[in-house]
Amino acid sequence: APRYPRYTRAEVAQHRTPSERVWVTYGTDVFDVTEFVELHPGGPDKILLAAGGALEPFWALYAVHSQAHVLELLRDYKVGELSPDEASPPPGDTGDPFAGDPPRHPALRVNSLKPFNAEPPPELLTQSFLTPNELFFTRNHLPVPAVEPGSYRLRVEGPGGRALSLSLAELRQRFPKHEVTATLQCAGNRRSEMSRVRPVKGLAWDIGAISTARWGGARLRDVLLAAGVRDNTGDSTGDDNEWHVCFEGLDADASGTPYGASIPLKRALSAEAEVLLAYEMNGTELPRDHGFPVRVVVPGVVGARSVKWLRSVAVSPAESPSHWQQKDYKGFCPSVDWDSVDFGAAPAIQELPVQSAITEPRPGAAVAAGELTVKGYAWSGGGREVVRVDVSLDGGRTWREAELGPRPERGRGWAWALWELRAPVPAGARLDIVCKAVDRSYNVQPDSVAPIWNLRGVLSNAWHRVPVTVTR
Ligand code: MTE
Ligand code: MO
Repeated sequence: APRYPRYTRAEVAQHRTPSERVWVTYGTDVFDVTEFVELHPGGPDKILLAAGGALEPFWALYAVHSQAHVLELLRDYKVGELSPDEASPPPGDTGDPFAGDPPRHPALRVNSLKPFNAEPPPELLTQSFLTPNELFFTRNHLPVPAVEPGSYRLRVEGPGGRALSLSLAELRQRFPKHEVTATLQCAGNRRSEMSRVRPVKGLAWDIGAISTARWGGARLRDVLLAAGVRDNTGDSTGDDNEWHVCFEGLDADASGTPYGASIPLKRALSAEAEVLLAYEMNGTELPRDHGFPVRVVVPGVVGARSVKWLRSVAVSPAESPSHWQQKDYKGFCPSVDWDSVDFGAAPAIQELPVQSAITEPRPGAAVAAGELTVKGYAWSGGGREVVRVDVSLDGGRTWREAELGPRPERGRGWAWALWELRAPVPAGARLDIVCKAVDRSYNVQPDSVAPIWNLRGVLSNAWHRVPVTVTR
């Protein structure tokens, strides 16, 4: 057998672009795939996401790769092998509260490592209707708790001191499993566009703080009824409309304060609202980053209320006292600053407004003359299904209607629509691609960011604009 030179992972990581050569690893083999990049059937942009690192995490996402001929093809590009001491990852340092966080997919764009906050690259976000679990955006405020599923108990407190303590097995067996395909979006999605108007406080999310999964679990309604909560919500003389259901996570800060949030009791008890205590995500148990073993999923509502690593559920006459319910995730007038802000005066964000964004092409890209394909997503809160997406190539002067992709659960408006527009583009043109969505209530997106600017950078849903040039 031929002897190959040995490389470290750090050396491989230096080869990420065609000008530095594109290297990847598979097992302990090192390949120079520079010449293959343009030939990649999935497109050069997709294979470049793996440049400088291992192929396995990417191949695991897309089943087309698990074929013998793909490995065969790769063999021609082998240039080396990993050094023997590169086999195992370095040991984690102790004393770091984040040392127990789980491993993550290398394609994620990391906005903050500790706590971990990351979004999928736009080109992968709209590759599939259901976001693969490994690519689903992650929004953690605190370290990921390590939960032992055998000893896990969910505490459910009804009114009048009645309480339930449910093991994972009891949650699965006592309540029928209900499944919902729902999009989760962080209130801060597209915040970076808002900071370009004026700086805001918060993580600089691009367009990827949104993802879609098929969630499975017990209905929160069923669990609350089992805990003795009475369903008075249809009764206009009852005062249950003003009550709330408060959630607490098992993740806590250095002082022991857990993450928490609440939703109105009326939504929690509504069969149509389909609020879940989810233990499954796309057919597998919840990944640690997404709330293992149990999380709340509130369809149509801002991600912040879908509490992960759920420790307790409590019915209460008041909203959650948590910082994240009271002092964050609220919208304000553009003139409000950190000296004048009164968090008590604004309602907590629940249902989100209509949203859309372009995932392909990317801003500043040079696209080929001929037929251009524009791709993106569109979604609205409250179950208000998207009915139309308009796309302009000239900054909003003229418009065409995009084609909406198939939606598996039409009529239950919890999930996004993926959309596409094909249009001929002339060589040398400068395009200002714009998209805007319309929901079932004919809500539309604002045309610019400045009038919806707010100090926390939430609810950023202006028309998405992507300037590109067409090559000659
Ligand atoms: N739940 C707990 N326990 N801790 C958290 O930090 N983040 C919230 C919510 N639930 C959070 C949480 C926020 S702000 C969002 S947007 C969603 O989880 C993100 O869910 P994901 O990480 O599964 O995408
Ligand atoms: Mo969020």
